[in-house]
Amino acid sequence: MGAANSIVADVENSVLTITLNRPDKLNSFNAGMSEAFLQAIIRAEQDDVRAVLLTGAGRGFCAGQDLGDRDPRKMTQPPDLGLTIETCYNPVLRRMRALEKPIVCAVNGVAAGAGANIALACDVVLAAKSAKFIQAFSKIGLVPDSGGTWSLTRLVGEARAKGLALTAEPLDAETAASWGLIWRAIDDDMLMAEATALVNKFATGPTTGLGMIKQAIQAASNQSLDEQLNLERDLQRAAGRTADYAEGVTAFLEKRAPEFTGK
Ligand code: T3D
Repeated sequence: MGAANSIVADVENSVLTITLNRPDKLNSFNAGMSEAFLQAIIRAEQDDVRAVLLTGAGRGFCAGQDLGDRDPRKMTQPPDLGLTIETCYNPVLRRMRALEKPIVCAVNGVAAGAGANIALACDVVLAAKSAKFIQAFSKIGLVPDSGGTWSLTRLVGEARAKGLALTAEPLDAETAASWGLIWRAIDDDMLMAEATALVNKFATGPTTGLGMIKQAIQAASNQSLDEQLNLERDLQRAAGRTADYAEGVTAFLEKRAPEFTGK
């Protein structure tokens, strides 16, 4: 499958849905797909998008880097993997974290290698109960990338992060949820309905405020309480000046549903 359709990105009702779409290779990333994925994440920054849904086509979510493109038997010298990380995975991860809108991930099947860590970089992760998360890197002598060493350690602590990364044992979705690695494990046949309902809720919500919540929570683990209190003050000051705040309070007082515009 060529680069042209290896990522499907559509905006509808202010939701950008990004589908990883090389199902015959479990949606693993080749060079064209990596570039298309970066462009899709950049697309999310435009004003007509208020929330993002990321999922995979077929039975898997994403098996990370396409190892067919890394065949040592076809190379005269080792590849520079740092170059791929620097030009493909890291820009994607940085933009996902900086995006001032929620990203919902619907992990529809196995998420391995960079695929697992891209899922974990999303803001709310739902996974089908049949899905598994695999830090596959150690099986081929590599190190978790796409922010894996950072997100795993923050989400589940050093003991479980090391266990997952050193053993590469698959972690089922329900255990991942019980450990706090993801938000929820969902019955397979309900995954897309639940993920769609959630992302639509975000896309009709107070977008600016939701972006500020994301920013504040991401900042928390790197700051002192004093610094975080100051950040909350500054963000609340800005949030209090949004049209959506005025609408939220007015709707509450008028006992009706709010109509947020994202402004
Ligand atoms: O630039 C750089 O290289 C550095 C960046 C690295 C980032 C990384 O992500 S490194 C880690 C790469 N990923 C892996 O090591 C995972 C490899 N895949 C697997 O271990 C297994 O496929 C899974 C555990 C994910 C799923 O197993 P299973 O039994 O459900 O499926 P399968 O039969 O192994 O795979 C189905 C097909 O997808 C198969 O193709 P075929 O034989 O039917 O033609 C398989 O080869 C293909 N596939 C799966 N993963 C990859 C892949 N093809 C290429 N690359 C893959 N990563």
